[in-house]
Amino acid sequence: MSNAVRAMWMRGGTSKGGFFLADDLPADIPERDAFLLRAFGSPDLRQIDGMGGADPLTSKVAVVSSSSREGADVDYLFLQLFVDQAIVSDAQNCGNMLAGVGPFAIERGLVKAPSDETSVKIFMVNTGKIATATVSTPGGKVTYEGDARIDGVPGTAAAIPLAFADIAGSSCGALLPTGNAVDTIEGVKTTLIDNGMPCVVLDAADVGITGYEDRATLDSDGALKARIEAIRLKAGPMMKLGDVAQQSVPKMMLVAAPRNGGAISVRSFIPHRCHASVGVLGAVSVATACLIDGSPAQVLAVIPEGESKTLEVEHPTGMTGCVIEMNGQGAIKGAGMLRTARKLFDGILFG
Ligand code: NQM
Repeated sequence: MSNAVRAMWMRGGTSKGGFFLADDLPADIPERDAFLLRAFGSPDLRQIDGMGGADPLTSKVAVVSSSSREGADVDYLFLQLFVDQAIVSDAQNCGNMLAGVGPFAIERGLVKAPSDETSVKIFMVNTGKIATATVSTPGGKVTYEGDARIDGVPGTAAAIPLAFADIAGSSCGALLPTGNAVDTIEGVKTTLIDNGMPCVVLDAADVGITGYEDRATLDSDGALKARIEAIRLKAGPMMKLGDVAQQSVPKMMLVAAPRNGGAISVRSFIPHRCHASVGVLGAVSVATACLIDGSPAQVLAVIPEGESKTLEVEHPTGMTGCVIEMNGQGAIKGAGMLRTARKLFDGILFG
């Protein structure tokens, strides 16, 4: 195989990684994965021989192609590379990398940009759902510059609003895959939920932390990590995900009462390291748990009024606002979030 592949490196939301046209990567999946592992430098805690940033949040891949599906412009397959293991997983989606997909598709000519704003309909291959991204395209060209600010990223950039419809149960088949608002696992009350991302939501205090610790403190707490991994391994099959020992889902969401005017505070494990902020669909799933009667999140949350609610999810580096749309019966119709992205590099990647 060729070990030289065209790639664009982008920050998408609070993540960073490689964006590829599907046709530019090897079609054979083991060959593709071997290339990506070499190119990112995995497995190695420092990823010194590759492009990964020694962090799951910077070991991400978006594979993009024109879509033949009705209602979609492009297909987006997300791949998570593990840092310290030779694993490339398509078991999860990523809403942060999603923010880069619209600009990338326009830059590569998959989508035309006839006006100052271009709406890109993205079929998310990992979950079979569609998201709509609105990209700023003055004069028909993508601009990354603008006034939008997202916590976890310095400075400002062009806003990329993301809208999701019908994402409940996208990986687990139902919003509450066990049919219960609360399941007790290893003696801890949890809500097992999937509103775009399979998550185990639990009260941080129930596993012996405040839920306001910083990322480094939580990452160095081996006893905590072992405890939540034991819960996660049991939650996986209950959530219809099978054996999740080698999977990056479900995410572990340790919640606490908000402290900064938001709706809920979270420390998320994705799943073995603490997130520096919070994932997009992870935040949407936690915000949704805040609306489920009896959930450990609902007990702690401060919920705004109205059928369309913006729930600010507090995290280690600020807050992420999730818009949750409900119908008159209280069922969840859709969700949205503001993100930004930036093109960092366009060239040839060697695996
Ligand atoms: O939940 C990290 C990220 C993510 C996922 C992770 C994400 C999402 O911040 O939609 O964006 O949970 O592995 O990129």
